[in-house]
Amino acid sequence: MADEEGVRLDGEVRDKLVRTKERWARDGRLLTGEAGAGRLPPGQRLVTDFPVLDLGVQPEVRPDRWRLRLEGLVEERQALDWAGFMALPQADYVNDIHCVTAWSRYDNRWQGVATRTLLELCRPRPEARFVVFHSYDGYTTNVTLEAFAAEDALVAHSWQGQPLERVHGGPARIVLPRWYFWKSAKWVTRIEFTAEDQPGFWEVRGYHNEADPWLEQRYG
Ligand SMILES: Nc1nc2c(c(=O)[nH]1)N[C@H]1C(S)=C(S)[C@@H](COP(=O)(O)O)O[C@H]1N2
Ligand SMILES: [Mo]
Repeated sequence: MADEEGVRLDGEVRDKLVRTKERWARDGRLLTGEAGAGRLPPGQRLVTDFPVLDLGVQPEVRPDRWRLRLEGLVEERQALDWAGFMALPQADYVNDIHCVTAWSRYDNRWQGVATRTLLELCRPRPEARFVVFHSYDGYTTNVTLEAFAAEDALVAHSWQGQPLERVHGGPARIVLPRWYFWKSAKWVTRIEFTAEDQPGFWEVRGYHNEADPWLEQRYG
């Protein structure tokens, strides 16, 4: 894709980070097997700041170049520009973040477009059972169509009432609160509907394919 060109996912710093996380996955780091307490899933600790985690490439996407494409097994392909995206019905959700690196953050207010609204626009074909997110930094991650269609899932452009900062995936990111945060692709530009599951960046490097924090699906 033209929009994703020029992004290099290699480089020494990133390789080191990836190797570390692959080792954690092999070692089962942070797995507790505990039950979790109330609102906090097992093995998580609460933070009040908002940590930044990514591959070290934080693309700056000018709004006039930004696109959100809905494609693959859909009846109506879409290439939304910023104005078209912002003109869609707006969702306003509050939920908790659970990151696989063991921090959780409560009460994050997200504004954006519900994934259900996007589904009405593009109308996936019956064969579509999975979704792959593609981001401007080259990151990918995969979920089932059912997980994508959850009632609390959205493509968010704002956090706590302010435009989403670039470090957190602005102009817009996926937010899937029911799963560890690596499923919530930052700087998303393409949502692809597929018949077969396509494991994403971390999923092929030892992370769990599903990522349910309540089941501690950290590595798989
Ligand atoms: N495009 C993109 N999205 C991404 C990532 C990334 O490297 N690139 N990292 C994932 C991981 S591992 C986590 S924990 C969250 C971190 O989001 P945050 O930086 O807003 O806390 O983004 C997820 N989405
Ligand atoms: Mo993460």
